[in-house]
Amino acid sequence: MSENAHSPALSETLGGHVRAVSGSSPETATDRKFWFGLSHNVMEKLADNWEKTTAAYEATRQQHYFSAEFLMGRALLNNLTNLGLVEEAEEAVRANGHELSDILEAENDAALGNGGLGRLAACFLDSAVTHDYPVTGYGLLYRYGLFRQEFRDGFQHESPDAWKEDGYPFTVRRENQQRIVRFDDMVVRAVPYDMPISGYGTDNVGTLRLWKAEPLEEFDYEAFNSQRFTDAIVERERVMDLCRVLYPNDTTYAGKVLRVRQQYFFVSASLQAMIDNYIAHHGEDLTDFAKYNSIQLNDTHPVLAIPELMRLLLDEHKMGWEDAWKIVSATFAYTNHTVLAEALEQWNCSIFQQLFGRVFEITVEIDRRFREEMRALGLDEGRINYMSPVHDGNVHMAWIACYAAYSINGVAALHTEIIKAETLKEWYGVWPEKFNNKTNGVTPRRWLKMCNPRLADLLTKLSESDAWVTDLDELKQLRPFSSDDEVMQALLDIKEANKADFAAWIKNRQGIEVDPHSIFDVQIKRLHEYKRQLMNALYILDLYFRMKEEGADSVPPRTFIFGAKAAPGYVRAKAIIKLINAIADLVNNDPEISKVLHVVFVENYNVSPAEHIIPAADVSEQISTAGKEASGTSNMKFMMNGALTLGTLDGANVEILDSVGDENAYIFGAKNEELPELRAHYNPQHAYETVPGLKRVLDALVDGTLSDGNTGMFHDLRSSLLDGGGWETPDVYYVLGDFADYRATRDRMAADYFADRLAWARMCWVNICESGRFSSDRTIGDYAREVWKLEQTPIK
Ligand code: 26Q
Repeated sequence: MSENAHSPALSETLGGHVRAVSGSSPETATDRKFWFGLSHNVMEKLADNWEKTTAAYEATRQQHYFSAEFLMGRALLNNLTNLGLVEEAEEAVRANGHELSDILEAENDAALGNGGLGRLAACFLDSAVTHDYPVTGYGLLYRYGLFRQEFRDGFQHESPDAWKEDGYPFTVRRENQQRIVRFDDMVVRAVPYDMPISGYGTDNVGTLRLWKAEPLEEFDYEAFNSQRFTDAIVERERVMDLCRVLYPNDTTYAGKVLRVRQQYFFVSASLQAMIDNYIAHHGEDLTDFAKYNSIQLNDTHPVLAIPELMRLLLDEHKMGWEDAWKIVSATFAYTNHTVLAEALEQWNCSIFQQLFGRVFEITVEIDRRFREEMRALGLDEGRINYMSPVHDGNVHMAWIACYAAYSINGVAALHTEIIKAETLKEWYGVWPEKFNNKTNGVTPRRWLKMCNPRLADLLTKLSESDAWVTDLDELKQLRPFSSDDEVMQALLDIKEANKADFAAWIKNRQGIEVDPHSIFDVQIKRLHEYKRQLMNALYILDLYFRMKEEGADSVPPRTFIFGAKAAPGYVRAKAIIKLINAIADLVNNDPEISKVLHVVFVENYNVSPAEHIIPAADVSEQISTAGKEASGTSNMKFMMNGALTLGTLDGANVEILDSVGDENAYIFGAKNEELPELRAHYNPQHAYETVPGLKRVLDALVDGTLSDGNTGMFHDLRSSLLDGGGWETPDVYYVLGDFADYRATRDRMAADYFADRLAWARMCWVNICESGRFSSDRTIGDYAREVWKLEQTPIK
């Protein structure tokens, strides 16, 4: 924390920064311009330590985190917090006629990611720098982040997220660090935009390097002069297209040429920069490259780095194959984030051939040697062919990763067991020693201290220290306070105040009124069938019908909160969004029911809405079909903020349950190991006819109770569950199978909430105190020790 004696106070410098960027007095500057000014001022304060840290990291063994996504969210409050300047900023901003909270809301989210995988990368950078680990992130500077979502008549519409059109003060363009990336049909200039990553309680400032694609020359003057003006413009745009947009799919792989171009572009530029740095510090002989550098591959998206590093070593640095492969196979570690087969990346060989013929040639040679090696181990041809990097006309990215990587990890204990037993079992058979688990985590700075200051202050007061901020296991010591009714009452009061804040925020954002005294029951995550937002919606509809029948006053007041984006091409996910909005209309506009229930769909869900929602949540919906959610990370954020999990035994829920005990979570539904047997005898039609409530809600999808605007969407949803439309397997995600248990468990949870408020608070307290295991500080420590072999490198 820089209590830098030589650094002038914000009150002295802020006005000047605001004037410089706004051309007006601080008082008359807009909040947005004021945000620019304050952000510049913060960048000024980070600069010296950033430079020192960069130099220190460059000289030592470093970890490089390659990821197509970094879901950073907002940067200003994070940096102010890390610099210990929040209070000073509040005063200085007020002295200039503004409110810090308004200035913070003027910042756009850097939404350079789809969901969990991208946000994980952001939490990892935060934890790495906070604990002085020399880690650098590498990705793409997308001009448009994840699309903006808007509801029109309850349907999702997408528009471009022009998040930095008027500038972005937290990246620095490094002109002198440019690299050239060659495709067979275009040559591109890669320009790095570096973002400082500040940490808590340290002077270290790490780096996220985001590459931007630009034409080699500003203009092709020859074309320009020879009357081919438009050709010159078109070529220029073709290059700029490269990093124009983040692909919004978070599961289904689509073989888009532009996407693989993006991947090659950022891994090639990053590797070149790493090699140049190695040479500058250790000389031209690259033999010891892997001693100083290791690369974590965030899923298969950056796996092209493997053949590209081979190419650079062979062609540019004149190494032989064996020596180069020795380096490559000691450099890469691979994280798998999914068990869904449809998410595994495969690229048609013809795409590789067209875009980068030499890389393809090398990939084919990797394939040939792989097959030879496996034959020597005595594997049969069928198995070898299945496992081989190139077969059936496709390049299999995950198989290249499994072959080359020195470490392969899953992201939660159950997930790792599943990839060992199923998804990657062939590789586990050959190299069991490569496999390890690294359960995900989330940063307690953003997801507790910053977003929930009331709870943070209580924790600091009770532990008489803020050591928990960087060592979340400290909270375990506070567990005995669960028998202190005064503290439990304070916890309840904090939750209620947070709920009132949320109510004001959503009123302002969407004009919706909610009751802060109701139970806040929340599901926020990407929309996907396996996450079963549909099951949640069916429960609400069933509850509505039950209340119509039995009266509304018998039921505890509840607010159901959703936040979710659907991939634009994912028709059924969009139908589920429309359904939730239709149910919201039905419930919220019913004069009787709306006294007790509300349904809120938060539009354009993103990192910063999550920071408003999570501290206000009572119930955390983690209801994926067992075996499908690799880990989940919002489950951890909710836990840290004292919400209770209503969930299946899936992903990290299993470990959350293990940490808090059965009595402090609400678990329901089929288990992963039970599902094959259950499915063998499963008849959704039978569930429809026999499970209480199901017939009524499924019929309501098509009998005129709810309108899908004559699109037939709701009919499709119903038949996806009941008969698969005659050609698909019905109810693949076991929604109807788990419904009865979900309903009973959720009913019981709601009853418990009001039955004994202090007993509920005690459960929340245990969740908070046991959340240390789910801090990304723990995760990063585990990676650093067990995989990366990294030493902490504090600059002071
Ligand atoms: C792949 C190919 C082509 C286009 C897009 C993609 C693509 C993009 C993003 C595939 C997957 C993703 C993102 C996946 C993701 O977010 N997975 C989540 O990762 C979290 C962090 O490990 C886990 O907690 C979640 O369980 C997992 O779903």
